[in-house]
Amino acid sequence: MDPRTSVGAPGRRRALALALAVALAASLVVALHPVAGHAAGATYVVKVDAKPPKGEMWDFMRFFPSSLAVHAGDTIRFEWNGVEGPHTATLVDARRAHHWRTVHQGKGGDYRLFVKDTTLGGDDHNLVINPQVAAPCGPPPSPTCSFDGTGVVNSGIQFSNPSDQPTFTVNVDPATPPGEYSVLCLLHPGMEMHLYVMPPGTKIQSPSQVLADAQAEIGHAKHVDGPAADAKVQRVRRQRMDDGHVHWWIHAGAVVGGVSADEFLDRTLRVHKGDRITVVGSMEIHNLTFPFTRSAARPFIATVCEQTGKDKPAQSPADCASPMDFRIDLNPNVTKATDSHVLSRHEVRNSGILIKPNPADGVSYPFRDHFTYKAKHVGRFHGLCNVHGPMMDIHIRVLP
Ligand SMILES: [Cu+2]
Repeated sequence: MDPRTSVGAPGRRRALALALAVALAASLVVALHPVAGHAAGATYVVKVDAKPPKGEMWDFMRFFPSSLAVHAGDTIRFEWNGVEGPHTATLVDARRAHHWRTVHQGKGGDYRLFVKDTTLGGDDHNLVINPQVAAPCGPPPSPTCSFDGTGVVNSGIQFSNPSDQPTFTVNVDPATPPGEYSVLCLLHPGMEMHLYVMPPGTKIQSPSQVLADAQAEIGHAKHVDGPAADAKVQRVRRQRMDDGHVHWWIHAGAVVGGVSADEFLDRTLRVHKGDRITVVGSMEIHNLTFPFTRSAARPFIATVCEQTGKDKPAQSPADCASPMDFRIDLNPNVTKATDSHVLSRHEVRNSGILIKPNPADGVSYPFRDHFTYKAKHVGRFHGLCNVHGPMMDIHIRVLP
């Protein structure tokens, strides 16, 4: 549970009592089983995300290594390692991560990514990030928590930041039953790691061997998967329509091997008046908004305190009357498509959020997977993705 949600809330005393009981129990355990005689557990590092080559807008929706064996009593330190991408590292009591997702992140699931603020007592009808997904199990940005093989232990949403990377430390409880568990990112279906808790005495890889494996996997993702995702974005499909015009199909990003190229076509797409352009989503959320200048300043999310009427901007849960009122709102001007599909240089046009989930992941999104623009006016059109910012942009030229 998020400790922040107990502060000042009616459940505070109960939480405090529980904490005291846990502390008491822990001291008894220590008294009964003196630490001497126990070998100190090893600490394993898992890299969350990775840095792309210079100039590339790639997110690595991966844990490195992709599978890890530990003993009960060991520690796992998740180290965010990307440029700015948000992720969670979430330990769950499930052998098959996608099965867990289907149950908990499918329609109505308790860990689904987006919820209506009205389901949380709000009155704006905005979509918000599910607080259950966002909330860390301990104080951010570097929570330390314990996993005993049951329930969910969640880092909460943490953003990569090369100058101050967050970490998430998980003590694998000495009582954890040997078995197979999963670590997953609640934001990115497919971003998963197998976690094996091995019986005591079993020989497993050392932390330095694990780190070497992780580096090798990062190298492969960087040199093979990333370029493949990038190449996929550059692919354009065209189809002659009955009226003689052309229907163009372009990608809003592409994901290969868990590496998301957050880009549109590098070159200018040249089409003719009367053509159509369908933008197809990938496994990462994007939108395509025109025109560049008027759309560039639209933030995708806003952090607020929920209150009757217009919500109050906030930096953190501490800014709210109750920390439980803290919300991460999605900007409806980004998530919702405009009624008009006609490319324009003057009026804002928006595809809404596009995502094409892998059906095998069982995750449902309140968004569409494609949007079709109509080229009715001759001219040059410059668009961008509001989720990933002005670096993810596209030029379309409509010829007579
Ligand atoms: Cu992620």
